[in-house]
Amino acid sequence: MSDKRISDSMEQALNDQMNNEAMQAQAYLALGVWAESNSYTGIADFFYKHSEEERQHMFKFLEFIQARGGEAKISAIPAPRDNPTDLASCIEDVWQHELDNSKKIYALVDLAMAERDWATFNFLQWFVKEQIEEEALIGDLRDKYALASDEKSENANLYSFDRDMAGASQEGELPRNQEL
Ligand code: OFO
Repeated sequence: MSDKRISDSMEQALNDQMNNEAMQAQAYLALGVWAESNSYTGIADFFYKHSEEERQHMFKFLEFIQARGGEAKISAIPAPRDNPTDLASCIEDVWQHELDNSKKIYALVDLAMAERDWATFNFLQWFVKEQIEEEALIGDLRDKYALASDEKSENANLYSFDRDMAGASQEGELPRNQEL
């Protein structure tokens, strides 16, 4: 193994986040199982796929730590939280979870900057961008759920109408598909 080019504190912080990504993969997996058991198969697919994404994030940290001459230390991760009581609390939990994760990424960026560790700073920019996408993705899911679940209005119909509009054939680029 080559000489270590990250500080001990950075190695520890990156390892903590690597294990945090593993914990998130398990959390989304557990939510997928919960959703599937409650017949929300579309939502289960979303969570299962997202669990895979979190596992890829874990690998990115693992690879970076090793590439910088550090050692990726795989540790035990806490069990996922208890199953949500309903879909509303499930979506709210996931939303909070992503906001918390963004804060953890920003804290790593702060550390990289304080240590003038520009290689790690550069590596972390991928995660800063990823969190912009993840917050937008889960925020959109949250908004759609609010629209679909409002029984006092016609919003459930509006939700179906919106989905049909999305599937209507159109050519041209969408602003939301632009790479940020
Ligand atoms: Fe949900 O994101 Fe990893 O980092």
